[in-house]
Amino acid sequence: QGLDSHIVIIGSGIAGIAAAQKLVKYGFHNVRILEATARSGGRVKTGKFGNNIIEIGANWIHGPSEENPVYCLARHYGLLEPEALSPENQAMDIGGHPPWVPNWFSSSGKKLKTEDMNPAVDLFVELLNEASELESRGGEPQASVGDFIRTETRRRAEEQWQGEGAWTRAQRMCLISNLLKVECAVNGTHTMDQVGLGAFGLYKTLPGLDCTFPGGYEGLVRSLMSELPGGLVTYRRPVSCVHWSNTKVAVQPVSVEVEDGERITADHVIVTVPLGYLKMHHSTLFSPPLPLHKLHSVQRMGFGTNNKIFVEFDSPWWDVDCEIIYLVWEDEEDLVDQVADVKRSWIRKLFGFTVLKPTERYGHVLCGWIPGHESEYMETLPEHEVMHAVTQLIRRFTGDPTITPRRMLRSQWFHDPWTCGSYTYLGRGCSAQDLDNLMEPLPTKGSSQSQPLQVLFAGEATHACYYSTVHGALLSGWREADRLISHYSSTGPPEPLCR
Ligand code: 6YU
Repeated sequence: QGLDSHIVIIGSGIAGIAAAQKLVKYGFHNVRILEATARSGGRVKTGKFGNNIIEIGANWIHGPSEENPVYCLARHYGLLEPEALSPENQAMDIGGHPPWVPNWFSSSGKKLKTEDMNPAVDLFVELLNEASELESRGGEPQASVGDFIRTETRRRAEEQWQGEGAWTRAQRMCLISNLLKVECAVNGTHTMDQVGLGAFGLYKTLPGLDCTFPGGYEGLVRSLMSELPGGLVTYRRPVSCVHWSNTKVAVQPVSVEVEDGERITADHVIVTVPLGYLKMHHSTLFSPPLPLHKLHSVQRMGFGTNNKIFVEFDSPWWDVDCEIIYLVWEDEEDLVDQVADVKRSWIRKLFGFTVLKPTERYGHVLCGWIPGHESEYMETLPEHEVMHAVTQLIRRFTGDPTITPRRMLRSQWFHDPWTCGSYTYLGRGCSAQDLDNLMEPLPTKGSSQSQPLQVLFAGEATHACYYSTVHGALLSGWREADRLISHYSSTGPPEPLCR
């Protein structure tokens, strides 16, 4: 057996491709990927917007430096610009918060001064950093990051901003409401009240100033795919059930049932479907069902929605150096990050826009960000309604009733049947144990009489500290390939890769 083993990988996103790449390189020659859609890349998805290249899914390499395998591969394939390759960029430790030049607008149509915003921004960043450190000090397991930020903001505002006028204090509270919505987008959650405080610090950032792929993130997928044997991926082959065995020993114990009824037998299956898909379909996707501890972790962990709305203008209404635009509602003093009447007011959850740079390449294109259930509702609306809502929003915040976008394009990740949302966060009560449970192969350790490593799990949601990212997905694919390699290897496990 060994290198002759039949290995089926479910999903041709970064995790699946990375697993295949490593297995094939090692010499396994019966590896295949079954992919539900007609393309590879999954949540790495580059599209066209007019003449521009835009990212429908993953946007940046978070922490582009030596320790980040996505960065190293992108550099190896020549996919990055010189600036991203500079030692200065790699050395910048931004702790997950790129130092972008902001423009602030308020719902009464005023442009706010950045220096007036700084005290509230500083307090918010301080609280986020504290929330990240709580885990190591044994933070309350059921508390949420939202609870923590809200309570501490009120307490510290009382202490620190006493000397300020009521209007300034109110404005700072409204600004923090906006930053809570930003954080919902960053974390891929509906509200920060759903993000667990105890596990918040498990997510680790890498040094490096976040950078993009000038030719599109999918260039990475194409480069990786070019190293795989042709025909390794079968497209439009959704897997409906993975049959495994937790009792008797069989020769080829796993079989994968495809939607048209065909059954493919294998020695090992690597499941890389998104956590959103797993939450929705676990009961039919596995026979026998997932063990309870694994199932509970699937349920406890969070998978929310974050969508983009691209808009193009004839001329900019933001400053030349502006990199991010924030929209502050002046009636949101009560630190809200969710909308009470979603159907009427979903647009309030769009916290602002990032500016696509460089302008010489993109023209005047903004990317709006909208997380949560409000975003999921937005996906159901016809395009002209979304365009109208965004236009009205911009006119209100700029006070200019003539601004009219030239065109618009939005992502719809929640209604993507193979993703069911955007990315993973750790919910209330989550701990490192949930991530361990998620990545644990089937059958689990207790079932000693059955063949080990029948079903393995990769994908961003299974990475211990880089969940929700492309590098987390990539490393998880390599990790599961290594697991199989060391299973068959007499020389012991290959070089470890950050779990
Ligand atoms: C990053 C970024 N980024 C924005 C948006 C999104 C995501 N991410 P895949 O889903 O790719 O593959 C699975 C495949 O399986 C897929 O092809 C399916 O079709 C297939 N499949 C499903 N069911 C099947 C079946 N039954 N049979 C067969 N096939 C089946 N990451 O690094 N930088 O800027 C962003 C962003 C809008 C939607 C992102 C970003 C997340 C990545 O895109 C994602 O993790 C990987 O692509 C997943 O790869 P995969 O292979 O696992 O699954 C403190 C704290 C904070 C924590 N968070 C902070 C980090 C912030 C995260 N950043 C996100 C930000 C943006 C903007």
